[in-house]
Amino acid sequence: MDSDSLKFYVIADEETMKKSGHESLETLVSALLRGGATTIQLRCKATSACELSAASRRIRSLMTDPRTLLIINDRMDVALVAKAHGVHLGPDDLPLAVARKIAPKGFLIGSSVDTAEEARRAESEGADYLGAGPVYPTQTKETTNPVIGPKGLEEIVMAVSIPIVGIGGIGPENISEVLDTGAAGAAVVSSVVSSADPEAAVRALRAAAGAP
Ligand code: TZP
Ligand code: MG
Repeated sequence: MDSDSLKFYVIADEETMKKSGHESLETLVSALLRGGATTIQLRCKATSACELSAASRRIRSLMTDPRTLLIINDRMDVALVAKAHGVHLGPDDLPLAVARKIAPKGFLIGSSVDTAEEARRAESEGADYLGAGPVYPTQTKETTNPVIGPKGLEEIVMAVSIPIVGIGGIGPENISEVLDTGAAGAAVVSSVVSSADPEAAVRALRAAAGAP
């Protein structure tokens, strides 16, 4: 994986999308790609595997730039049938070491961590990249995990050699601070998906990070 691909990592969270009045995952993802998102994660907590696999296949067919990744949240089975680039696993999902065993060569596995110790374990179990956070307070995910701040993120970046993506409360106002920690990227939901113009919101993130 080219770690530049993780830089502008947008999570197309279906619940946030519906609240924000966007028509469909396909139209949302098309806008994100036009805006310059480098990774799209589909996060559809309330959708059946059947519907999610169909939507994932349609979205995969929109993604023709080989540097732009499609990652499916939670569901390894769906990621495989949709020929997505990878899956993102958390503590309630298939264990990382098990997923690694059954993953085909080149299939990416991301894992969520919030401490340096968890990061080292996930790296040793075969994660390709890690999502670390919440870096700042977030309304999007109900979590009791403490906010780690840029300092906590930097500790995780220093603890492992695989790329780290900061997550939680990130927008144009703080993306530079996130990338200055050495993180390979910033994962965002609300600053882009809650926007009436997600394409412009991705452009704003890129501009704030000094990217064309
Ligand atoms: N994991 C940690 S924080 C978070 C997830 C999925 C939500 C991030 O959403 P937002 O709206 O970018 O704070
Ligand atoms: Mg999960």
